[in-house]
Amino acid sequence: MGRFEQRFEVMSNPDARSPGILPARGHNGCVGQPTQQETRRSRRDGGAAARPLPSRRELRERGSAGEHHVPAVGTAPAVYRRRRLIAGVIGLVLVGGAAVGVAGVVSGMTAAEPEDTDAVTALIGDLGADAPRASMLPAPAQSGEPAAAVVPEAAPDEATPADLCGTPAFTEALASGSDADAIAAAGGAEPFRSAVATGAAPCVDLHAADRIWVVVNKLNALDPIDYWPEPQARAEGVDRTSGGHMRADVAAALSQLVTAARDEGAGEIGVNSGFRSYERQVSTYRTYVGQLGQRNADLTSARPGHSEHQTGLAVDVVACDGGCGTIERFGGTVQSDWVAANAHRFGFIVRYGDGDTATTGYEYEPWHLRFIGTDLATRYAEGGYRTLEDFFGLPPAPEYAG
Ligand code: DAL
Ligand code: ZN
Repeated sequence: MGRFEQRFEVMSNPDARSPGILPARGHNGCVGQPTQQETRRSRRDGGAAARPLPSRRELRERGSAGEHHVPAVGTAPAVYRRRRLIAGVIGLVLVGGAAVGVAGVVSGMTAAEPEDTDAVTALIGDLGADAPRASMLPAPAQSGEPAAAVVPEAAPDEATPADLCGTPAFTEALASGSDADAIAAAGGAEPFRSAVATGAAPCVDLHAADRIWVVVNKLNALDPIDYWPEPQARAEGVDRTSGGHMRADVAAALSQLVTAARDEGAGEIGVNSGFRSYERQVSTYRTYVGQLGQRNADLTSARPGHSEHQTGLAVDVVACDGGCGTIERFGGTVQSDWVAANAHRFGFIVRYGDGDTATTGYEYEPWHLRFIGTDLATRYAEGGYRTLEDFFGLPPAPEYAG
C-alpha cells in the first residue's frame, strides 16, 4: 500500500481527524463530529480513545513538584551559538580588555551547551500515560535576554530600529497584546521580521502561544503544553465537516477568505479541522501511529503539544463542490491553487510546503493553513518565504529532539 493510500485509510477512520467525504453544508453538516462543548467534555473526561490524561492542575502540580524531567535548556543551534559568540566578542571589546573578551566568549558558549534531554521520546512509547513536557529550544531572542548582548549577524534592514525592544512605542504596543499594533510600531512587517530573525528583538517571544507569530514545530512545543485558546468561534457561512472551531479572529479571517474564493470563481472551500485540544491530538496521533507506524506518522501528524491546531491558528481546508472532499483530495483543485496564491491576503500561509520536509518535518499539506495576520503573511508571500522557520531565522525542525 502506498503512502497516500495508507494516509487516506487513516483519514477515513472516524477516530482520525478527517471524516472522509461528507455532504457537509453550513452548521448542520457535522453530525458525529465534536462540538466545542463536546470537545471540552472529552477533555475533562480524558477523551474516549485516550488513557486518562492529566488535568491542567495536575500538569501544573507535576511541573512544580518536579515529577517529570524537564530539559533546563535545549542545545542551542549553531546559529545561536555563533550569535552569542559574536555578541560576547563585540560586547567585551567595547569595554576594552582582550582577556576579558575571551572570558566572555567562553562564558557564552558554556551557557549555550547544557545537556539536552527531552521527554518527547518517552511520550511516544506511552502516549497519554504521562504528562509530556514541552521540549524547548531557544528562540533567536527570548524575553529576559539583555538586548545589549544580542548583535545581529548581518546589518539590519535600514528600516529596522536599532533597538526595537528599547523603543517605548514598540514595547507598549507589544504589552498591549495587540499583535497588529506591535508590528505597526516596529515600522511594519519587514522591520519586525528582520529584527526578530536577526536577534535584535529579544522581547518578541516566538514561543508565546497566544501571539500570531508563535512558532510551533518539532523543536518548539506549546507552553503550557495544554494551552487552550480563547475565545473561539466558527467561520460564519463556511461549510464544515467537523466541529470547526478556531480562534475567533482566525474564524473571521477564514470567512473572508472563503467568501473571496467564491466571489473570484474558485468555488467553495470548507473547514475540515480547526482547533484540536491536547487530548484530541493524543488520540489523533495515536491513530496515525497505529495505522502508519511512528516514523510515517511523524511525517503527517504532530505529536501532542506540538500541533499548530492547538493554538487555534491553524485550519485544514477542503474543496466543497457539492459535498466536501477530504484533505488528501484538496491538492490540485481549483480551490487549492487559489488558496496557494491568495491565502496571504487574509493572513494565512500554507504552512507545510511541497519539498520543505527537511525544514518543517512534515510532508506537503496544501490544506493546512496557518494564520499569521495579513501584515506578516503578505510579507511572507512577497518575500518568497517557504517556511515559518526561515521567515523568523529559526533552525530547521525535521525531527523531535532527543
Ligand atoms: N498535520 C499537522 C502537522 C498537525 O498534526 O498539526
Ligand atoms: Zn492541519
